[in-house]
Amino acid sequence: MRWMFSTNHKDIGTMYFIFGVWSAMVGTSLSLLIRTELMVMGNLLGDDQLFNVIVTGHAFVMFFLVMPIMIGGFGNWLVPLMLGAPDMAFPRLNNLSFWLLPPSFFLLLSSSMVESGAGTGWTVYPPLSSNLTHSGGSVDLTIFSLHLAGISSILGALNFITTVINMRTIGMVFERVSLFVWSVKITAILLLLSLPVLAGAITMLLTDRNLNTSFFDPAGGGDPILYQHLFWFFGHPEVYILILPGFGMVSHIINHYSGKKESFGSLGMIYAMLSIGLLGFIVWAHHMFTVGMDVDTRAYFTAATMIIAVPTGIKMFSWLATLHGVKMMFEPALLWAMGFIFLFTIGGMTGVVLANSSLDIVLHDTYYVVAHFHYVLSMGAVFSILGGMVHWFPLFLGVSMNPGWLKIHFLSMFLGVNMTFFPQHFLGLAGMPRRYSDYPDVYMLWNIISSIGSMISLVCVLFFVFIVWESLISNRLIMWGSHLVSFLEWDQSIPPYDHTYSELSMLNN
Ligand code: HAS
Ligand code: CU
Repeated sequence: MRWMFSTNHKDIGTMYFIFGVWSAMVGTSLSLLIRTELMVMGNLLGDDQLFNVIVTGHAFVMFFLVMPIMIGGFGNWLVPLMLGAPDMAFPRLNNLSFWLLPPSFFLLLSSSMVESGAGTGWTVYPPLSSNLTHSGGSVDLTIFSLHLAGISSILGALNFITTVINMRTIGMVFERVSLFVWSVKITAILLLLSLPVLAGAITMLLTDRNLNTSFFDPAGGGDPILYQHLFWFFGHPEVYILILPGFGMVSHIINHYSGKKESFGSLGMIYAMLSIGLLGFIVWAHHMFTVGMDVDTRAYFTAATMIIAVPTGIKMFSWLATLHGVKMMFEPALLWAMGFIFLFTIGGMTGVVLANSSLDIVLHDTYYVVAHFHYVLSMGAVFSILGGMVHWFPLFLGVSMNPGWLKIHFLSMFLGVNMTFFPQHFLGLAGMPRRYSDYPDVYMLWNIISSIGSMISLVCVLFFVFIVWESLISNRLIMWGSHLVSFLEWDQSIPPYDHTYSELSMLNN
């Protein structure tokens, strides 16, 4: 059991990967329960509270997929290597950050097993989450789960920030720090600044529920809208926390397979990520346009939100410019990166639609919002994770996956997720609300198509598990063209093995 106490960044990264993949299986199962309920007319589960518990659980569990894999897994493995550092700045703290997650996950799962579960949605808004409407221990267990996960993330964030500042190899000025490391550093700053606000909000909710305070209860002079402001001051930066490390990975993948020495506009990419991070803190009320804000406030939040499309657009066009003029070989990781660019842009543009406060009053809490955030998450975050896994798999495990199967996996997943989420735009525009277990007959067709899409994606997940398994038992070494190479030779982004373009093309011949 000594591996449990390892302070080595690679061991800890591997533990995060195993934890994240496990969460992925739980979260996917919950999503299929949702889609099965919505595929049939009338009730399948026969219990609307249970349906909402499943929806809430699905959202939370997926956080335990994205953050542990992106920051915990890829971050731990790659940040020290890319900095030329021997390990993270605080190796024992690193181990503690990881081990806070299993108990947190346990509390989350427990919350759905006692009383009637937390059917509050991931936003946990009072008064629905108060002790009259959610009596019993479920919401309290959820709050404790978030406390632990929050401590884990704050400690991890401190570790990454310190590592990037203090542990760079000699001569590595900030401008030369690679884009993935920058993305993790900015993500860590967002975590450090936003999580304490969430912690405050849920702790106030906890005392409202159990100690008779009334922060969010008008009967005692409180205000439920205060909760929404606190929550979204955390919640909006959180959505960029979920995507920024993905941006970093996509940069590396595109740079690598383009064969160019440097990404187009890498300094611009750094400033774009910094602006996205900064702007992310001043747009939170675009989630609250329907609470009855005055028109000036709505105008401000609409305008501020739309500005984020500018740095994001800079990133999109810089990636395209890096790919410009390249003889495409369509390697599996590059396919994921290009799929990311296309589908994230669709999700981003529906975000710009929702940012219009007048439109959002109609679209808020409909499936249009669900379509928006699954395009940026299921296709943005998940595509970048899969691209990163496919790209760095040989570094992590020393063997390579079957590239032909990986391409089939990409194409079928591309079909599955689009079939699942594109119809949800139509459902939203037609007025179908989120978080209901049943719907009028007019919404049936697109719901059935969406559910069939989710089953295609499930088959793809199982196929990927098979591809990984096959690579492990076949023990295939890493190939570059027709040559066997070691990974450090292969990946130019890891110093001090700074390979030039000509050396790489020699490997190709
Ligand atoms: Fe979002 C709700 C607006 C990015 C995740 N978002 C959510 C929720 C989640 C989420 C999880 O303003 C639901 C939360 C809940 O449970 O209630 N979002 C935006 C905007 C952006 C954006 C403007 N979201 C993200 C990312 C996420 C994420 C990234 C996670 C990974 N989102 C909203 C709004 C709501 C919302 C409203 C509330 C809706 C409601 O009613 O509840 C931007 O960051 C996107 C920028 C990216 C692009 C694409 C690339 C840019 C290019 C440049 C040219 C494009 C231009 C735009 C000039 C824009 C290529 C032209 C516009 C056209 C339509 C043609
Ligand atoms: Cu937002």
